[in-house]
Amino acid sequence: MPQEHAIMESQILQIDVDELREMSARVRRTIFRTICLGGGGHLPACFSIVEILTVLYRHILCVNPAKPKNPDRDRFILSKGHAAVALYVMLAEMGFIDAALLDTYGHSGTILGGHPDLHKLPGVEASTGALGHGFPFSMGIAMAAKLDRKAYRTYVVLGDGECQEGSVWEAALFAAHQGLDNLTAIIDYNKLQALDRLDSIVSLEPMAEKWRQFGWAVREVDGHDIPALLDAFGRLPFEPGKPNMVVAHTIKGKGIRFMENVPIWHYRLPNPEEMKTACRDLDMEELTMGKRE
Ligand SMILES: Cc1ncc(C[n+]2csc(CCOP(=O)(O)OP(=O)(O)O)c2C)c(N)n1
Repeated sequence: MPQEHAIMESQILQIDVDELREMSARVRRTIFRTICLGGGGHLPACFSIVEILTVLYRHILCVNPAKPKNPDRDRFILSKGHAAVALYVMLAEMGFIDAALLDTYGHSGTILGGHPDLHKLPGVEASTGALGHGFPFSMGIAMAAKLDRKAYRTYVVLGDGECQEGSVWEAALFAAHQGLDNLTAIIDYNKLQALDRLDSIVSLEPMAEKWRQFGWAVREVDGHDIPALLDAFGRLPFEPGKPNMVVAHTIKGKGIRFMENVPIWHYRLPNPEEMKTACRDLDMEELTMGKRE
């Protein structure tokens, strides 16, 4: 398990970006298959964070599936817990869970719930799903590392709609006040929430500036651009003494063209005709509902 945190520029240049792109494509296909065959889930919310999770798990997080409770491990919290299937697929990719477990999703008795459960799955650091909770929970973990003089880092992904929760801003103040530069938050800024565009409900613009004013060191990236993500995560901490914020501009539903940026898909499965188009977009064999091969 690598213990050095900062990946150097020379290391970034050596990373096989094509391999990460292939992994992202594979992860999208597995998410699609898992959710469709499981009978429900938040496809577009998962698709908007695929590259972020791929880069984090493959190159940034110091975690070891053989020792999921190692006290020195980095912590990852999916605060937008409704994208649980993206996390499950990533945990399977990394070897925390058996890939065959994904086939149980949506079926009676499964340990893969609609939201991640800390007590059921190795590699899940927080039970999330109630928006606005995972983010402050991460502050506690980062604060504990400071108090215990531990070098592990904490990473948390939250939704932009989630940022409408008051608890997010209370936690933001706390992290800056405590100088939690061992904490990195990534906002999945896809500009949509459950039923509509953020701007039509409660706008959060100027997003990056808001976080700066709350005392965070902020970088904006294209959240689907793998080299840009590697570059951002390779520069942590952005400013010593400040918590780190990556505002990742993303596309909700990225990868299935008819879902991209269309709010109605937030929690909806494709019909058989749409399924064919989706599989073509994802470059995968057609899925037959009820068939798991
Ligand atoms: C406290 C709380 N209120 C409402 C919900 C229901 N809910 C699930 S996902 C969602 C929209 C979240 O939007 P966003 O954070 O932008 O994530 P996206 O799906 O767009 O990636 C809502 C309101 C919830 N999970 N928790």
